[in-house]
Amino acid sequence: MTPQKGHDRLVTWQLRACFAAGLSAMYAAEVPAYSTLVEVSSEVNTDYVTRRPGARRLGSLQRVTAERHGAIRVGTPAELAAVADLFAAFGMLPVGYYDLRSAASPVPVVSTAFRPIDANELARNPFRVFTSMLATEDPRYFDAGLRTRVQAFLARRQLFDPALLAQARLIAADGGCDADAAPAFVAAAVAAFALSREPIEKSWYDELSRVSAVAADIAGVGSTHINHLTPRVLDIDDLYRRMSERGITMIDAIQGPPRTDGPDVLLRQTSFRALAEPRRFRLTDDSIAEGTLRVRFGEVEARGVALTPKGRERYDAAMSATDPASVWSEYFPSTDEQLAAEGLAYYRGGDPSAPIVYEDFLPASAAGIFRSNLDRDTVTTEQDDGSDSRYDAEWLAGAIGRHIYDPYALYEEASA
Ligand code: OOG
Ligand code: NI
Repeated sequence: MTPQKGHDRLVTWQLRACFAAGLSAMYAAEVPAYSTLVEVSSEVNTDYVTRRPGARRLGSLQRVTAERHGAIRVGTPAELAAVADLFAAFGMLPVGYYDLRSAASPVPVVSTAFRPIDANELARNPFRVFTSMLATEDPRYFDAGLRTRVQAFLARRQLFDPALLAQARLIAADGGCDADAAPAFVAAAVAAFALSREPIEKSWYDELSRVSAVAADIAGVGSTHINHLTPRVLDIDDLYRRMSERGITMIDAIQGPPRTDGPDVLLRQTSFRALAEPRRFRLTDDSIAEGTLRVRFGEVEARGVALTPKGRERYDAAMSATDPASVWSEYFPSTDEQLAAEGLAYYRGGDPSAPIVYEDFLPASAAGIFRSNLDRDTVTTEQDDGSDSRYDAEWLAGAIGRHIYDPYALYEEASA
């Protein structure tokens, strides 16, 4: 939706809807395959609800088809705190802590997701942004010398105009803003996540790439950017087939739970690599060279019912099998009634016809999505094989000066 002049005031969810729509328009203009993905997703959803009358149990066709999540990456706690201030104006608060360094395929970041937290806000517009921060303190990736240079580089850049952040803080405190002020505010927020066309210092970018492609993407450039925007579908297997038929090469696998006959649980995701995009590089002799980078990609997801801690334990156990699909039924019953009765999944008021949709992310899938879209694998330096214990949820909350919500507490509340 576009903010309209003349109305008195836009409240938080309206600003969030405008922000999501603005990012989507920007991304569509820059990444053509995203438009194809949105079009195919919408066809998949319409066909699915036509075939299955009960399909709306996971959300209205309108909510599901409008739904998106995005992802960004930043370098420091101060940058993450600035992101938190900006997103708070859109009613998006930090939920969950993900340590992707400990995934089966490690990535040197820790992450949270900014999203609305209460049921009404989610129903109006559930836009969320998976936000990762480079783990510069982890000696497995950064030795002392490189860490100092990365931190100095990051300390010099400014991701957001201080005036934009000041306005965001006011809007967050007021729960909305004057309709006349909304279009410029939303446009400035969207523009902060555009891919920069500034020349990239080639030797610095290459040095960081040797540590990790993610480190280069985050700390090798002067700004952040949205790196994908993910539509939601009701049948991801169908989507995968239709995208492949249109000649778009998807990654080999759908991440997350296998396809089963029972209720969809948690989150299934798949992605495709975006094309290399032209970028300019500054060489050591100060000349400018044309080159390309592949830093943006496409992703799509299907969301199911949120699992309780007990359900999640079952999920993790099933997923540790060599072929999760073949053992799934040993871990999960095949109806909502049984999932509810066994306390494995969340339902509003315990009513099995009212699944509570999973609004969060899965660390293993996130790491898989990261890696499948990188040119090179992350290499760790060998000087320290102990994992760095500085980072955890409490540390992150303290570092950004905000409460980080526990997803389980939010699902508990929604189910009560
Ligand atoms: C984030 C990857 C994780 C998801 O949906 O799991 C993610 C990134 O590549 O920055 O977006
Ligand atoms: Ni994603």
